[in-house]
Amino acid sequence: PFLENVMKHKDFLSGLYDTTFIDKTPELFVFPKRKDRGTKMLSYIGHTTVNGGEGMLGKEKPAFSDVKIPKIDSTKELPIGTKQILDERGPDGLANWVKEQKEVLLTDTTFRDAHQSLLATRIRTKDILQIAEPTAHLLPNLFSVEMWGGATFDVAYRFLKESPWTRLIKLREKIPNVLFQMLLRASNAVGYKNYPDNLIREFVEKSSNAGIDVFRIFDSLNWTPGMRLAIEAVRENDKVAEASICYTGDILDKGRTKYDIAYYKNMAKELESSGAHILGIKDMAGLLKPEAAYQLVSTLKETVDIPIHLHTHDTSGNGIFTYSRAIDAGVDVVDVATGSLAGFTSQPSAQTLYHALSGKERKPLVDIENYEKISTYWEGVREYYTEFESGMKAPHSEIYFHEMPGGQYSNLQQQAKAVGLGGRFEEVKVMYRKVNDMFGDIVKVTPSSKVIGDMALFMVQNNLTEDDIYNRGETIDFPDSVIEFASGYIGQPYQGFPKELQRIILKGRESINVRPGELLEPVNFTEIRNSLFKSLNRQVTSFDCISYALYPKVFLDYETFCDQYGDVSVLDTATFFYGMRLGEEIEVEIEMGKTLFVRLVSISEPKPNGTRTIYFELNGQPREVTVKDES
Ligand code: 3PY
Ligand code: ZN
Repeated sequence: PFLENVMKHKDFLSGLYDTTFIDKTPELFVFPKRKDRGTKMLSYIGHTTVNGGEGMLGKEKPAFSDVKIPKIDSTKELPIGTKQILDERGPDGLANWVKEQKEVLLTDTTFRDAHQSLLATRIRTKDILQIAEPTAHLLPNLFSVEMWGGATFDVAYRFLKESPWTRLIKLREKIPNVLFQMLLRASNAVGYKNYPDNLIREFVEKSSNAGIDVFRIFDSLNWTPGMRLAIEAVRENDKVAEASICYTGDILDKGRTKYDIAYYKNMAKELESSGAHILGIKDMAGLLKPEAAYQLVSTLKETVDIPIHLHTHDTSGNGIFTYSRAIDAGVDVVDVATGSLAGFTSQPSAQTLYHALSGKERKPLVDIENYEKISTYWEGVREYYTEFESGMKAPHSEIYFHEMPGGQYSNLQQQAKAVGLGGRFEEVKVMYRKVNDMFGDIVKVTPSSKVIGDMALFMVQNNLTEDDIYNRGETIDFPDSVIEFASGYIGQPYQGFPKELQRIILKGRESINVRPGELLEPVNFTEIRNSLFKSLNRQVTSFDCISYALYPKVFLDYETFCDQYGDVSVLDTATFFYGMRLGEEIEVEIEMGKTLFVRLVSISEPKPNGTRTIYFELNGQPREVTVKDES
């Protein structure tokens, strides 16, 4: 309404004033369509009550206790943090500041990798947003908050039915003092394949504008030519390029020479000379053993002049020991998660690390009681997501065998269940390692890890052995991702593809050895904008265009969903996943100051056409919706 008033103002209409800001910010002109939000919301609740949310069919809505949001004094001025250092000194100034710190710095991954790795990335914006302001007040000394990228982008649209851009923008408002960090899969952006160069540039520019400060950039095969464009784009936007080495194998194992310390040293030098402000070591599976961490960090400290940021997963239970040794060797920043969402396939716990470093001079400067309060909040929230837990009950030292990234474990398990292999997950893990070896021992991280996962599932599902692949591979149709990989469309593996297997998979198709971005047609954003404008019948933002270009079907499905059910991100998480119980009453704040009171009165028996009628009270008035019973 405010903008509508501005646009009708005589001074605005006279054209006397500089309105380029408005021209360049189409996002401001997204007005909600007129619609009956109440009915749409009831349809969603009705549908979910009868059929369950994603994967919840037949599950009773459990009784959840209230979560505890730590109290803060919002009127108190927010302590300044690393965001202000970046804004004042620029990325090089920030990197110098990092190097001057005696204490080890922390990145908190709770909003991204922790739940990607423990709960299949399902944590919703509503639950993150509630704790955002307390986080800004209670943990102002963090180096950064990792809150975006990786799988969060795709999962937000696909399963949570919410916009990842909205998450970023809303969180930025609540946390203006700490750097926001994202995981960028270099030329694969936040997807599973290489995209055209102009899409990568546009993505980096718009996510910088919307609030990302630190881009952790990696290539899933450690192929540096695939990373340069993203590094350049981040630098052009005056943001921090944290170019990363993905750690695989074991530098301590002298029998395994493909990825030795010299390999990592060379890569670090290449990344520094490509313009990295920070060097990331991305130990996505948690394979970096304590002594290896000491040797690797010590060597890289001597090799490059930029700060070093270490990321690991605690799957083996060795995470704290690994960090402790890396800290002895001078690592500048490490990634941790809040205790209640830490450990196992997630990052090591912030609080545990703090205590582990008692008596050491590099112990981080965080308020441990505040961390406990934040952790208590997340302990409560985690309950809502029980259905997405992987079921892992103890540390898995088998990780050193299968080498599966933490972020993939719970996802692959879900994928396995979806194709009826839930009970054969052990076999899938063994096959995962076998496929890695068949592919020549490759770096495994999204999307190369997905290729391995797809191939492993495919082989287990079809009862195929390694010999079958070589003996009768000519007659086998391999999964699309495997063909793309063998064609060079996600980059070049170190020391190349195994030739025989590549031939079997490609069956005469061509492969490339240049950067896919050099061959891909640029995205035509004007065309996308026009066509979306027609199909969506609303103003189209740059964010919409990018999302469509990255994930056309996922984005359009999300739009169709919104058309049918409205904005369901306003629902509480229990209702979003499970619907309502008979007689239950909930409140839904659909916008600031506008609350709907919903009571579920009764549900009819199924009719011959397979539908049920759901009787509600909406703000005291009887309402009914018809829902198809899919059971
Ligand atoms: C991702 O790319 O999503 C990852 O978390 C890789 O570790
Ligand atoms: Zn990770």
